[in-house]
Amino acid sequence: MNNIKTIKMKEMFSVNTNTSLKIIPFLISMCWLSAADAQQTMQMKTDDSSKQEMMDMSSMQKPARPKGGSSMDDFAKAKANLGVIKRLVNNTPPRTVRYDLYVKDTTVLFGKKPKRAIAVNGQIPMPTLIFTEGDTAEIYVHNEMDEPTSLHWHGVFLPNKEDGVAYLTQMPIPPHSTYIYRFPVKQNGTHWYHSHFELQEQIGMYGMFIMNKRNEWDIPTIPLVISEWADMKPQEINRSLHNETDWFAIQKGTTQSYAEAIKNGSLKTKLTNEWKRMNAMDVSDVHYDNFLLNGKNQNEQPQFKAGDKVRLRIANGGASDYFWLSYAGGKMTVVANDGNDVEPVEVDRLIIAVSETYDVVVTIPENKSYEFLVTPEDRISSASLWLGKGDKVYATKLPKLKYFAGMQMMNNMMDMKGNMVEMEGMKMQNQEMDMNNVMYPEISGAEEPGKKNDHGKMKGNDMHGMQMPNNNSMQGMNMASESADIITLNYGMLRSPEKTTLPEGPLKVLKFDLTGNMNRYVWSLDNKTISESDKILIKQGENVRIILFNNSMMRHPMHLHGHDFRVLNGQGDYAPLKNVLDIMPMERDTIEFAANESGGDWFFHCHILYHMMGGMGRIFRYENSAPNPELPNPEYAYKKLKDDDRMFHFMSRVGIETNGSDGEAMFANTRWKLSTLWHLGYHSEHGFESETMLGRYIGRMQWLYPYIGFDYHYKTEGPVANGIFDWMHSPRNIFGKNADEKNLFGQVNNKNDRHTVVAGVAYTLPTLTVADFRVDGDGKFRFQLSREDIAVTPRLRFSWMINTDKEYMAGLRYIATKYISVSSHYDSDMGLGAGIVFTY
Ligand SMILES: [Cu+2]
Repeated sequence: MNNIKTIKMKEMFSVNTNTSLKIIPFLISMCWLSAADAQQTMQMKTDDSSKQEMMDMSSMQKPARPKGGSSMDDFAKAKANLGVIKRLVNNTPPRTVRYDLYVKDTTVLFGKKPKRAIAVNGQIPMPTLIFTEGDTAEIYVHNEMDEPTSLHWHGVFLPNKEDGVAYLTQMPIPPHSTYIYRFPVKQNGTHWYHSHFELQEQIGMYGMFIMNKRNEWDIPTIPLVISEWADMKPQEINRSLHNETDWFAIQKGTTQSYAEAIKNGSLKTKLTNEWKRMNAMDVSDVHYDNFLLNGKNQNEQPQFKAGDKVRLRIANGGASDYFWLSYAGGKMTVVANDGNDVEPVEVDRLIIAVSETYDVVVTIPENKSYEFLVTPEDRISSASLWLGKGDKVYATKLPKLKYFAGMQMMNNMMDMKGNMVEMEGMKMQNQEMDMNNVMYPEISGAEEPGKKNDHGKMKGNDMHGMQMPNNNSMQGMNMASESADIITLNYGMLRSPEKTTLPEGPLKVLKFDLTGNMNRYVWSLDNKTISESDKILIKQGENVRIILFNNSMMRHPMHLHGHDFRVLNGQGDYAPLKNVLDIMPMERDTIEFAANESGGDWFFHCHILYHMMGGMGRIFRYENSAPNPELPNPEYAYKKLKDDDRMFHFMSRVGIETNGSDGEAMFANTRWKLSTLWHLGYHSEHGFESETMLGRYIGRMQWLYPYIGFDYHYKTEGPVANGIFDWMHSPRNIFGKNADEKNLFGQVNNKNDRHTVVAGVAYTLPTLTVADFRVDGDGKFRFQLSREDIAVTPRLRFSWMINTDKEYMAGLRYIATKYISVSSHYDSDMGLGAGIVFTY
């Protein structure tokens, strides 16, 4: 028994079509959170120099409605509804704005227990830093922790050495030292900043970074940073994700076990899913204990009254969750994204990817308190910002996801090799067609338990078989979208108010497939991690176009440091500028940017913290860059950077049962695994066995695992205890009375006294069964089939194994806690036993 495969997977999907689908849209409007103690509402100063500016609508042309996007009519209407917003001119000459940030360990109670976090100036989130275009930022970071740190200014154009990526643009800031970042403020908009050292971002090191225009809107403005909190340490989250455990799915109630599949009428979907070697699906990796808006789950901003318009400057400072934003007081008007203005567009809801920012304007309709609801994509709970005073007006809560519908959609989209199938006639891009709609009851109707919900085909990619809204085909989906009254933002609806065409220059075109698999939590581009690939050389003055295809089952927020890119979304010369691209599974998106920096190394990576640490990214390096003074030893720094995705993770499982001990321990990283397993009976008749193996996973899906190792196996004859035939503990082998004499290959069996080297190869078959063929130093062959951890119910797991040495095993394990399970199994050597399994 070699590979432990467990169950879990993640996913998300979405698809875009290009046909005349408009997109669908959703819920309510927006809202925002507001600031905690230290984050005050920012109210622009008004003075006599304020000048009023009318939005000029007459200049807008009327091109045809872009596919999946908004029409000029929609933009005009949104602008009209937004009305006149005063601006105020800042006449203060450009100056140096200094902030001092004291970074210190602290203890917080955001979840169920007090836990360690990192506070800056005594607060979480970190303080909001505010500058005006033309200023110089001077930020003193006083590291008062016992560990290093670094700060990255997300979406900000700055000299490479100020970019704050530990080991790439600077050495980490040592403990108990001060480091100064200094750079000119060359742009405006809503941005944020966070630690770029190890996993510190997860435990408090995120904050808003706002650069005002010289003539900024004179409107109440609330900076709002969204984050997640887990009582589990981030290092432990990272280890758990790599450990093939589905503990987070159990906590979230998303195991998708056989019992649930049957109850839901989705058995065929479940079987197809396992046939295609997919584990259960999920839309986010981690189980969190709380969600925070400026550090609070419920954030009250009572200072607003009827008729007020409020701008929310929102950043998703979460480490791994996307969030739905919706508002109880009407539509939300999206006015900027990733720090760049867009033509105003009214929506009922939008999803904010990890590390994205959106500026949204909401209106307070009456003298009441309106909920701006922030819901993580897995919808396990939510956070709220309350705007205004008085009776509470609740936003509509998002109903639970229909996981089996999502699983069925995945089945339709994935071929037998684990590739996302691109469907003819359906161009999926720019979030325009969200395949996840099948999982949203508010769009596609409630799931009906007990009713047969398998609509998908066992094979192929027949979109008509997909359970789209109201269980109709894609045709039906079109209809549904036309009539849907929930307008959801997608990238096709983002349009820059100004032309964004790149300057003339040579064009460099790069293509990447986003790759990975949940089984071993491996994430990469073109199946290569950061440490496995070279830096990509670019030249100042050239334009770089990147075509991304998401061939993985999760969505990824791809972030480029130090540059904005255009998203080619059908808006022509007015393509929006962004620094994060959310790309859903099966999507093919194109972005392009002008290589206009003077040099340096710029990170391009997935902003899901645990995907980035796993190696999902690349480094763009300007040719002929001058040496970075912050990296005195560039080779050493680069090696340290690569260490992130080469890290080994430890896991173990030890069973203590009435008939002996079974167990396994392993060290594994992206490709390699060193493991040892044992079966120790209490008597020699029950056998003593241990196998130690070193192997490497091959291929993108890592189904192939060649290995070498050592096997020790000792067992004495005899089903005897106290002179009596001990049927309970004795191998009355199903292969017959003399099962020990020969193996199924007719070779004399050496399993009763074997100590030899082995070499073999394991392969994960459809149904997730692992086939393992090996030969040992005595020339004996062994073929084995096994499957571990089949989810029978949300917490009950079934495992089995059988091999040509006439050994077999079947067992059940009930998962009580993350670390403890109750188990029982029958083994051809050790007989029947029951006990406890410890998992670490
Ligand atoms: Cu990712």
